[in-house]
Amino acid sequence: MFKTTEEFKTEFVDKLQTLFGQSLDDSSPKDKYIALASLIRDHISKRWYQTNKQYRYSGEKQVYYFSMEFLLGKLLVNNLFNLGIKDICRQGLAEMGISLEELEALEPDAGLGNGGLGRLAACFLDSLAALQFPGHGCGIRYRHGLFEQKIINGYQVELPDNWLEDGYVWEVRKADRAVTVKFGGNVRMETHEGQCIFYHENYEPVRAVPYDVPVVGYNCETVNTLRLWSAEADEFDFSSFSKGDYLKAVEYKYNVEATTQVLYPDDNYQEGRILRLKQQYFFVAAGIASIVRRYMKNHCEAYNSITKFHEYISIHINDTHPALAIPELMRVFIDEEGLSWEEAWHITVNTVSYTNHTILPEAMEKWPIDMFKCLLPRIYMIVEEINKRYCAALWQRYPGEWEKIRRMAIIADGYVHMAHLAVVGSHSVNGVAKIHSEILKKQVMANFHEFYPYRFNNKTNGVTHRRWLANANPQLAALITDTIGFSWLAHPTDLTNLHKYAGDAVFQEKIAQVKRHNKEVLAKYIKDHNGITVDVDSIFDVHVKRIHAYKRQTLNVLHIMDLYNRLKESPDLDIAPRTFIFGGKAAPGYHLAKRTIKLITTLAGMVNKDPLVKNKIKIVFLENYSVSLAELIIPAADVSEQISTASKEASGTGNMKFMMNGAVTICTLDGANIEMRDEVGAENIIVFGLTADEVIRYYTQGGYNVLDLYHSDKRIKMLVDQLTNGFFPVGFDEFDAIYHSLIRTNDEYFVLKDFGTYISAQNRINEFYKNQSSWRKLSINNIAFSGRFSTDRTISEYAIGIWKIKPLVVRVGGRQYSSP
Ligand code: HBZ
Repeated sequence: MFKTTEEFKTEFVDKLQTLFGQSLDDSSPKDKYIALASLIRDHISKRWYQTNKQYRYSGEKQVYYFSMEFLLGKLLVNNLFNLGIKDICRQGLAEMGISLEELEALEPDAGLGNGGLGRLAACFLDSLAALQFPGHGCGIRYRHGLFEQKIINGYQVELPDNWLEDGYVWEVRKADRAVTVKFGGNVRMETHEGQCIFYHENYEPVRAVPYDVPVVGYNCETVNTLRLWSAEADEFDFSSFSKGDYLKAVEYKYNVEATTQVLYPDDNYQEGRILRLKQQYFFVAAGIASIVRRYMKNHCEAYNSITKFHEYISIHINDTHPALAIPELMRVFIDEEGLSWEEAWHITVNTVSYTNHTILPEAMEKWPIDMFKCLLPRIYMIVEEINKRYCAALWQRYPGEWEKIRRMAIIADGYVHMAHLAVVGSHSVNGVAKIHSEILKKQVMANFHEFYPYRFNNKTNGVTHRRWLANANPQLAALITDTIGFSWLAHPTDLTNLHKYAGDAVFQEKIAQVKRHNKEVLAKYIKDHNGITVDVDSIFDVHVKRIHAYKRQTLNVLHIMDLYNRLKESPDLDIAPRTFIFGGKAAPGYHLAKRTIKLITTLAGMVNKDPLVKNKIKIVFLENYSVSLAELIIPAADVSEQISTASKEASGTGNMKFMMNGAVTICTLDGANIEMRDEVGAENIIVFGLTADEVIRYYTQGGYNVLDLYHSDKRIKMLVDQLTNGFFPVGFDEFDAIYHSLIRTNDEYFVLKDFGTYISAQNRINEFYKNQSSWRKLSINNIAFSGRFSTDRTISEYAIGIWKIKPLVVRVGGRQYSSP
């Protein structure tokens, strides 16, 4: 690796020449980006090779994180940072008149995920590598990631994401490691010497080709692997087809490749499409085939048998989407390795662990039996057998309790219930925040907890502070390092050393300057993209995340409408000026969410141009919220809106990113907000609303009476009526769906019920902000106590408590690493 800017510059210019045959002056920015990324990839390669070699020969246990989503964002700057060469590269490029940030902007965001679940997987990879754990990702190389969002006339319009258009520098295609995954067909059974042998016949073969992406560890030489599988038509089959029937051949190729064409854009919702089930089995079967193949090569040939698989391999399933790993392992162990059911089951359960990310009923995966059986006939047989044996065990424990057994069964009421399969087939089941894990144990999965009390545990989420603080907010990172040293980069809880500076006027001033700088950068982006001029002295009040009823963007809007009404009545109202910033995508088929976007943009159109408001409030909806945009928005936030209906947000991770960047959180006692309050102290966070217990109690009573509230609270009535009475310059029925969600469905998400306490909480923010010194103190304390929410802590807990893996120090040429 280069140690000086001169070395870097020489290698960079060489790379431009060898790749494009061009000099620095003749090359385009895109060429420069590709040359830079390729150069870095070459340097990574040595470590990658060495890491794999050491993993192979050490015989240490490995973990594979199976996830349908890895929301990576861009990799260039993070890789440079983790390699410890970001400053050298930036400097070297600057000397050649090139901006590192401008080059990185040319990298496509790998948007292979919807939201929290996918981004968590990406943060996990960063921490696994930084902590030198032998841990890899296994997922899908979608041709089209999450759609690109355009706002046209205030409405969301979806465009396909074409991230692979110009190639992707970080991936390496491994055609020689391709495997075949079988779909459909039928299963023939034969008995040999009393043993059943199963033959899968007449199936559709789909070739799974892996593309490996390196995962660079911070300040160490570990480079782990994210393996993404792509579906390709077998060229042999294709040519044999095409002799007879050209059209059929093309159709075949098209159908096969459709498997990994597109990421389903639903967040916390299951649509139940057969292609989605196909995707699930496709990557699970391919991933397991490659793990088993490597295990057989490294272990069985040398000293171990397949019966020790679970001692060397851990497979973690990110929600139920990869739960087919359970029957697939059983199939491999029984049909291919000749183990008995009992042996296979013991290994499988001890290999697999499962994280639950939601309790929303509409997100719980279940597949119609007929669809499942038709697409995966052998896997269905195995699931049936798992269910039979499991129900027999339930019957032993709960004799005669038919209803209870039906509710706990894997196959019931015409469906295969994936969460049930995941619990039964794993040795560990965890929730993602304390309260969420408690709700799982006490409510949603109480029966399962009673039956398997030792399986359940909690692992509170985190985010990688290296991406979300060090790289997204370099000025703040530099200030922190100047103040307390750089140990926080490897030991994030060292951020608590900032606490003693919370009241320090000089430090407060420096913090304020960094925030102001970040707000100016965002303000410029807003001006360039939305044409809106915002006041950088106003409170930047930010609500960015997927648009969903339970996340309650509507509650935020009602607060703004109320403020607007009040300002129109008394234009000199004493409030700190605010800029309300929204961002987030709605699932294309989610009507209510899409109308919520239209509501925000419509209100923005009215407020931003109303002279009566005197620029005291502005509203901005930022198009196409993505990892890259989050990295721009979050460092500039003063207020972080985390206002889900208590009990509904399993954890949240955006909340943690804002906290790390010094925003003050306004929140309900939901998900990880509760643990954030416990860390930072109740005086440093603004809490409002019903508690989870209260919400759940209301649900058991059939809700509360929204009409009573509507008729008794004049302000609420006025706001709700404004949705449909012509207050907005749109058709009267434009916001019917939102009106409906509040009034006709008895305010399922308690928006109106929490409205009063939300307004009071917002008023508290207003008062706090008026005293800049106390505001800055809040901000510093939030940064200081955010260290617990690093995925370094989360991953250590998984490693020790679930996966039982140890770090393995990788060394290339015996070089030692110390400071960044
Ligand atoms: O996982 C999120 C939770 O809502 C959030 O509270 C938590 O912090 C985060 C990480 O644990 N869940 C999701 O993001 N879920 C999905 O995106 C999803 C996607 C497809 C589905 C179901 C859920 O079919």
